Amino acid sequence: MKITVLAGGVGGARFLMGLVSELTRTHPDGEGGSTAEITAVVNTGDDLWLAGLRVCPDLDSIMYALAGANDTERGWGRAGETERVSAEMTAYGVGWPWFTLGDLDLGTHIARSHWLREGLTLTEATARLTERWSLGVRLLPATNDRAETHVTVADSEGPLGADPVAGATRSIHFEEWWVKHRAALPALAFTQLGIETAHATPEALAAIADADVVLIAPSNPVVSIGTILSIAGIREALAHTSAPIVGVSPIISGAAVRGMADACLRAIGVEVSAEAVARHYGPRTAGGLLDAWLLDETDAAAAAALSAAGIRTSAVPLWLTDERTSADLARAALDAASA
Ligand code: FO1
Repeated sequence: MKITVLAGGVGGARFLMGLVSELTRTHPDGEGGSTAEITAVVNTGDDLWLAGLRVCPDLDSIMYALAGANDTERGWGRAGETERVSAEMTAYGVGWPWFTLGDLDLGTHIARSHWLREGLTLTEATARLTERWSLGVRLLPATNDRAETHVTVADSEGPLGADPVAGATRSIHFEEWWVKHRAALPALAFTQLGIETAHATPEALAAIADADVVLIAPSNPVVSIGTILSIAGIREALAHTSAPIVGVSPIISGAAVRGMADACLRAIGVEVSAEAVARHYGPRTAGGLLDAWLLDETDAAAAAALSAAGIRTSAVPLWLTDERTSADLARAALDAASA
């Protein structure tokens, strides 16, 4: 069975871990893995060049989590990390002092940047990085092209010393908005710089076309899933695949499960609810994405209206507290696909 998952970072990683665990149980390959082929098409909108290194936060969060090498407290970066090199970089004023590149994490960025400079695509570099770990999932960047998410915010600082110009705005990289400002600056818009010329990779398009099931992970619907969808070719591939498409709500009883999905949804004028996100993705029968939608039991009241709108909706426990609940969620998503 071929399963393709559209995923962002932390939410995507937890969901994929549950999927691997569930398919290892139901489709064992006799060597501790599964006969199912799981492919993740991963958001690259958070990516950036920093101190001469290409950093890919969502690809790395998923790789480290599936490898069991991630810092489960922070949800990003490596377990047992140290920050000696980062301290030196800060002492020299190189990089962002508030965006820590740990020593082990730097190994990933140095290897990736080396391969990119040798002319490999991000897809090829990612394949080399993941060869080292037996992830049980093939990781594919949605595009090899740069399409970095920037956030438009009010320019309250204004030119040096001068009064801020009313209505002036500025655009900062998503990671600056997310990490330096903790998404506290109201986001006026999200744009992907370079999106006009970015194309989905052939591998990502094939993974969608050839899938038996396509799952939309409970990642940020705006800056993770939304960014993947904005890349040329992805929406068309989703419209044409014969696979059922099942989405998992990133919002539980009106609140973002993690991260700042609520701040992002408000910025694009979408209500912070499981129902509103499903409608935002839209029913496939009306040109949208979804055949089916999973929302939490606390949001079960919305199921009837969504089903009437063409999105088969079921209420299941969505809190991914541990591997078993993640596996149960994966099971529910696969059941919704086969229904
Ligand atoms: N998140 C933080 O809150 N603080 C950091 O210093 C930080 C550094 C960092 C370095 C590499 C990387 O791949 C991710 C990093 N993140 C950090 C997490 C990052 O903001 C998130 O993983 C995603 O961009 C949001 O999904």
